[in-house]
Amino acid sequence: MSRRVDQTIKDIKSLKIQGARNVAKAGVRAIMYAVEDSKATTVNGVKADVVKAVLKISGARPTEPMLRNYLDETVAFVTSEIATVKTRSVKRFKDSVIKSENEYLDRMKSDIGKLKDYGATLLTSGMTVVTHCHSSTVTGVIMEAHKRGKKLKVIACETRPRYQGRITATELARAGIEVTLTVDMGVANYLKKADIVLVGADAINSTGDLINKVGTSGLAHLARMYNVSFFSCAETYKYDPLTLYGVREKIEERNPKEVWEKPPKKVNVSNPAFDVTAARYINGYITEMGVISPSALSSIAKKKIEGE
Ligand code: RUB
Repeated sequence: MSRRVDQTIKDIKSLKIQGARNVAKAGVRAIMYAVEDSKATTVNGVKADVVKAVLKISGARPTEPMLRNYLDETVAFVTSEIATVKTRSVKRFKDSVIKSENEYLDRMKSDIGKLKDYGATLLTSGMTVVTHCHSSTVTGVIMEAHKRGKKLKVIACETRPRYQGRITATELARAGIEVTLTVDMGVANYLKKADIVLVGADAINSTGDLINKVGTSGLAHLARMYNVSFFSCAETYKYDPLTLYGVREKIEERNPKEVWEKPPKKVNVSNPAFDVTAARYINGYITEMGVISPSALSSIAKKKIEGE
């Protein structure tokens, strides 16, 4: 296995690379490493190395359908390329896989550009925006609105145990946006005066429920209590097509030491990375295809992912 692929997997597991989009991008780049570093002398040998890499990378974080959707597309591509292309030149095969992975990165770039446009349009000057964890999609939307001259205040939850809220706060402050970091449970005080909650998405299931950083679900309940709109900023690739067939999104359980290094004996420590927010608490998904209701998300996303 390519060392560069192994390093990417390590970085994803340790959260050096975090957030679903960044994980998906890193996964696609890792496939290019697998291809470039493959020592195989036949096209089928290269394919085997790609499939091995796909299996390892997709297991790096269990709750990441965006990563899996792009990796599934990779496997479908290499299979059809072998079946349909006459040439058996290893070099040409490698080039075609790398070209296809670059096209995925281009698609991600184009999708996020459209999504930011829809999101920024939804925000108006003077709004107080609450967010949780670090979602590059959410910070992208907020920064796009800021670039368009909209004056926003942002409340970022610190997001224990790994404090990704600090990444959000740092990014936004650097962009010149007024941002306040609050301890997670302190957010209730701010919601009373907030206009909108924007969170990211790790996964979206067939009923439009959202799987995102643990704490998102509590935030959605509070938002409903204070009558504040709650949106998730998510490319349609965050949708998990398997949930349509009854597969439940697996919630990653992380090392309890992230929460408490040395707990006293008999204290159980739980560290789920994500939780599920029911569709009824979500006003909409801000996607590259516009703002979509949770009930409509599944059919729209499925068509895009399956290339219909
Ligand atoms: C990050 C998180 C983010 C989503 C979306 O969790 O929950 O809200 O991944 O991020 P972690 P993005 O830090 O554990 O990866 O919008 O960048 O895809």
